Amino acid sequence: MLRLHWWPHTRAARAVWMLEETGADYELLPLDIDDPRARDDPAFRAVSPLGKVPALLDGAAGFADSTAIGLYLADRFPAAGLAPAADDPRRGRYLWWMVFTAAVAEPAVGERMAGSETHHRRNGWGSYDSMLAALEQGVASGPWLLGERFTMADVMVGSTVAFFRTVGLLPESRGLQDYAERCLARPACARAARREREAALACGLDPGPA
Ligand SMILES: N[C@@H](CCC(=O)N[C@@H](CS)C(=O)NCC(=O)O)C(=O)O
Repeated sequence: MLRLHWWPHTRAARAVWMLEETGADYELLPLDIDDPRARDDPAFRAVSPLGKVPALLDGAAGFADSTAIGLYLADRFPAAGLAPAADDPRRGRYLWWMVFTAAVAEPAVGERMAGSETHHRRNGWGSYDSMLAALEQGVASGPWLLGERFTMADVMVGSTVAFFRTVGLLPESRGLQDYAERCLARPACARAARREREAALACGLDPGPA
C-alpha cells in the first residue's frame, strides 16, 4: 500500500487529491512539520531532504514534492488516464502545466507577497501579472487544461487556483473562478477533503472548515 507523509493545511492536501484520482489504496502518515524531532527524523529526511511534506512511500521508492508525486502517480497508475502517453502530442503541454505551480505560480505569488521588485526578464517565472495571464489563457477553452481530458495537471493547477481563491489572491476572472469550481467539484477532491478531515480529527487537530 502507498503511504503519504502528510500534515493538515499543507501542500500535502494536493497529494491526497492525487491519490484519490488514481483510485489506489493509501495510508496517511501524520508528520508534524512544527515538531523538529519529526521533521529531522533521519528516516523522514532520507525521503524528504528538505524536511517537507508531502512525501510518498511506495515499496522501495520514497521521495518528496507534490509535483514529483503527481508525475509519479499519473505514470504509475496508467489505467486512471491522468497523463497523456509519451508519444501523445499533448504530453509536452501536460508537462508544462505540471511544473507551472512550482516553477511559475508559487514564486510569482511569493514575490508579490514579499513586495519585492519584479525583474520580468530575469525571473524564470516572469511576473505575477504574466503568471495570471497564462493561467487565464490556459483555462479559457476548458473544461480542463488539455481540453476535454482531465489530467494530473488539473490537480496541480486546480489546487493552486483554489488556494489563491482561499487567500484572496484570485482575480475576479470568470474563467478562473469557474475552473476552480469545476476542480473542487471532482468527486476525488471531495473524498480527499473528507479523508483529510478524518485524519486531522484522529490526530486531535483542527480539521478546518467543513
Ligand atoms: N515544493 C514542495 C513544497 C512543500 C512544502 O513547502 N511543504 C511545506 C508545507 S506546505 C512544509 O513541509 N514545510 C515545513 C518546513 O519547511 O519545515 C511541494 O510542492 O511539495
